[in-house]
Amino acid sequence: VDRSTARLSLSYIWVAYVAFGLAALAGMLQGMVRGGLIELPSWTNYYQILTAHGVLMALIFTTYFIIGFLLSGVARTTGGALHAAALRWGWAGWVLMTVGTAMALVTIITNDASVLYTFYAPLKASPYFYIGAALLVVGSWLGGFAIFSSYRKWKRENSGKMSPLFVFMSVTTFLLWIIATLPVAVEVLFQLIPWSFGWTSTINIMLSRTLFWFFGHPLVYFWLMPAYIAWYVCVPRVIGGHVFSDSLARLAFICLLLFSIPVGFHHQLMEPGISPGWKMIHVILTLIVVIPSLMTAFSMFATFETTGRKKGGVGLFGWLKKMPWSDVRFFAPFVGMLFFIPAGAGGIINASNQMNAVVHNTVFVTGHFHITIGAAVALTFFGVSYWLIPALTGRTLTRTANRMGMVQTVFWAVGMFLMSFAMHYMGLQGSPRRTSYTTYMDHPVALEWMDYQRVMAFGGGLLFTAAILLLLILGYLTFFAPKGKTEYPIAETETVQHTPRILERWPVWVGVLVFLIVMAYGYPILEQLNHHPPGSPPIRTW
Ligand code: HAS
Repeated sequence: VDRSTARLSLSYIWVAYVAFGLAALAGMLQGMVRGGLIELPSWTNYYQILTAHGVLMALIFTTYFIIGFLLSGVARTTGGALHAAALRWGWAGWVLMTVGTAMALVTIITNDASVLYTFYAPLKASPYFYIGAALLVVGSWLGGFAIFSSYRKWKRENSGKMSPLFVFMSVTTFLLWIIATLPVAVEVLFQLIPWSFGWTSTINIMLSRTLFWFFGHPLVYFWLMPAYIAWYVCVPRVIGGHVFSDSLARLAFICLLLFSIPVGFHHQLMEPGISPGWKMIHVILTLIVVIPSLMTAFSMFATFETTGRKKGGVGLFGWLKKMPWSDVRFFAPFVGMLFFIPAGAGGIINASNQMNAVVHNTVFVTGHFHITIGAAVALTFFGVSYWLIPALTGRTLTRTANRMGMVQTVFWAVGMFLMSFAMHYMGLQGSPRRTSYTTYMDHPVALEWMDYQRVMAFGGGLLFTAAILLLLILGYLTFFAPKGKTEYPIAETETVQHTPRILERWPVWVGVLVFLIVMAYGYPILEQLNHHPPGSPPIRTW
């Protein structure tokens, strides 16, 4: 891509990695506190560090990386450069997001916002934390407008044609993001900020949590979809293959757009203020949103197998041997895919009402999200960074950097495996999430968890080592690696495929989505507004 686009993308990606480094440090510290290995100095506390870790890792690292990656890919697949208007949107978004991030961070550092990354009321933060979060969200919309504006320009110049797959997927991702962030914007602007300034004295807790999860579940697909873009479009090229099916890939993304929003009650299954009937509808829709991930698994297997067989792989699994195992651009995302298999199973466990009663608010859930976002998605983002950064800086991924990247992937994978295994196991024994070191007055059950807490802390140590190694390699690729050309891998289908045009009729899909949202949320929210003023008892209607 051209220099202006590269500069913009790199600015997003480097803020992402600075946040990632700080978050990794906070993560390691909190693991050691929980394991009883260290005590924090009196000027800080576990919940402050946990908030820093969650906000920096889950909200800042991901959002910046995603925008930086998608902007570069959209430029690469629409002629190599973002046009002037898109660049302006992109920079305006970066400035707004960075101001918002700085505001939120200052309030976390001063211990005025130790409310964790979900900022549930009645935990109250400084109003400037919420204002910072709002600026972050609005800034990210501007990043999305840069993508929409490039898409519109491409469509105008290529009327009647289907957009490139990368662009289509980026547009879907940002449609999802903008629609999903509206409810949390309402929560922040109309509930949390007035309450935190003291303009209102109470807050409707049920409503605030519902608005949060209205956003909170699609948030996880906003993290996942860019990783899927890399799996569908970039990884096939890295292994010397093709996109298996253009229509299947687009259909999977449309399904993610439709079904990832009206499912938020699966995070609230244990809450009394929502009637069981509505919870069931959200659970059914949750099980439907699993399908596009199964389609993705099918598609990846198909790509690997057809490519492996073309390279001479024979027998039932001979094609696997033909994969480029020593190429970190393939290896890191592949290890991420492996993690996603148990991660998906864990998600289905979480979503099932009775089993949710066992695992809700235990570290099982923490284990689940460390192997989804922390392994499947993060390893894919690392794998992408190994080629994206040199492609943007005009440098090369040297053999040594590639080898170090492989080592880094192994460290991350082993650390994540140990930590998340311990979390899943302890969660099933009932160990709660989000608690500082405690033996519950030396209760025998809690004492039994301690060995696993230490495994968790050891895993956290490996993860921190891997994080430092990653930052060193990425620093090298940005500033010191030899100048040269690195490929931006974009795969195509092998032959011309007929993709149904309906897949790109946005008014149809947005219409269906609005219908599903109104169906799933309209009545429950009305119910909460009418019958749940603060302090009212739980209700049980239909
Ligand atoms: Fe989740 C809680 C349900 C996916 C993240 N989730 C969370 C939280 C986070 C999170 C952060 O229903 C905690 C929120 C908090 O702080 O309270 N989740 C699901 C379900 C899925 C799911 C059903 N989650 C994700 C993804 C995330 C993520 C993705 C981040 C990126 N989750 C829940 C529920 C809760 C929850 C409940 C609330 C729990 C509670 O009580 O609080 C599904 O979308 C998963 C579908 C995935 C699959 C896997 C497909 C496998 C693939 C890999 C193929 C491998 C290949 C390589 C090709 C079905 C695509 C193989 C090669 C070989 C050679 C073998």
